[in-house]
Amino acid sequence: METRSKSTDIFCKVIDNLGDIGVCWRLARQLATEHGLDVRLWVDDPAPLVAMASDNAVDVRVCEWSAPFMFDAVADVVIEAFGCALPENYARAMAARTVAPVWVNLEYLGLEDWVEGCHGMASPHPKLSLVKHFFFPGFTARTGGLLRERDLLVRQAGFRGRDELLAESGWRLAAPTTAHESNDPLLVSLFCYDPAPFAPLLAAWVEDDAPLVCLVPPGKPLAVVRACLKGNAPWTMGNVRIIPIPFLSQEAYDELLYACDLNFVRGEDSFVRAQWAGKPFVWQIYPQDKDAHVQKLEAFLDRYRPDPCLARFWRVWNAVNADFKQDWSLLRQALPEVARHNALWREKLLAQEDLASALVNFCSAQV
Ligand code: TRH
Repeated sequence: METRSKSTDIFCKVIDNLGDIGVCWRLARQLATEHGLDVRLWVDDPAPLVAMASDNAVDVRVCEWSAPFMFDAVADVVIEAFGCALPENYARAMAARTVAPVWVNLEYLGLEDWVEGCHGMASPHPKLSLVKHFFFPGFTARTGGLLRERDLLVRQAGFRGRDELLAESGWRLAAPTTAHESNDPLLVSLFCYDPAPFAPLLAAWVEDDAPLVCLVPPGKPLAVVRACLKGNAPWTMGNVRIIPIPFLSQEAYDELLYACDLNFVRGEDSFVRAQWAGKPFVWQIYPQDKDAHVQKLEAFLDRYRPDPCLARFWRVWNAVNADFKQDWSLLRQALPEVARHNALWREKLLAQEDLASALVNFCSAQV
């Protein structure tokens, strides 16, 4: 469908962590590069973008959202990310336009069945002559879909491979040196919140005694690891080696997910990227009040239907009092089967319309 709305403002507040800005940046980039829209990204804290956004050539204007809010004109399409509440003077200017802009609230990733009923719903502004529409990312055709670049498959096919990535990285990836010297270590990436039950996981890894290298990004993941380990990094315990790595650009992080045998991911965006990577992954869901996240986790497991030992492992990883006992060795043995399942799951998701296209079509239909 042809896009009639050309200018787009995306509003983002960095509440905590990196998911809000991570999702908004990916969306902004796609709307600009794939749909030819004139995109401004208004963000209250642009700092995380410095490391995350490697692609300077992308034609997105990143603007600081500060108070008082200063702007020249309202856009044709206004995307309010995650209910961040538009600046009041901007909302008034939207209502003052002869033709009101299309106003969309980009919601958090929807996992439960009720999301289909709410996707696209309209909500009139209580005071102004404006209507906001709720747009839910999700896993079914009746939701807004998932962020997926047009060239995702091409990029994946062109991935230079694990050995080259590791050789270029400069990470001191000396393989564990004891009994299993000749084996390639299992390569794991660990992106998690604190708290995460890393201590029992590490104990299970060490007990398993198979070569394993775990790459840990800075921030919360490294804090979790440091809380369990003394001395300076990198750490070696028997056949297990734990290596801190720098924060990567989104594109480089995608490549890390392709390179690893198992990815621990969290929140929303890394969770979706792990699914595009098609490799085995373990998800730590963003914890919510009254354990609302537990229901969401189960809703996703219901759709995804993984090997039972992976489902069990996910539940343990998201539990407060985790104890992995046999779970790690069972999962390790099941990894080839999990990889096969994930390849099929990915095929299924690839059949869905991508979120940016769905959003553009949705907005065109409102004009
Ligand atoms: O940081 P998160 O926990 O974000 C969360 C969730 O989105 C959650 O639902 C939301 O409520 C909360 O934020 C406010 O995890 P997420 O969603 O995976 O976002 C991380 C982003 O960081 C993602 O875009 C990938 C990116 N990233 C890099 O670019 N480089 C890196 O090295 C790493 C580890 C991550």
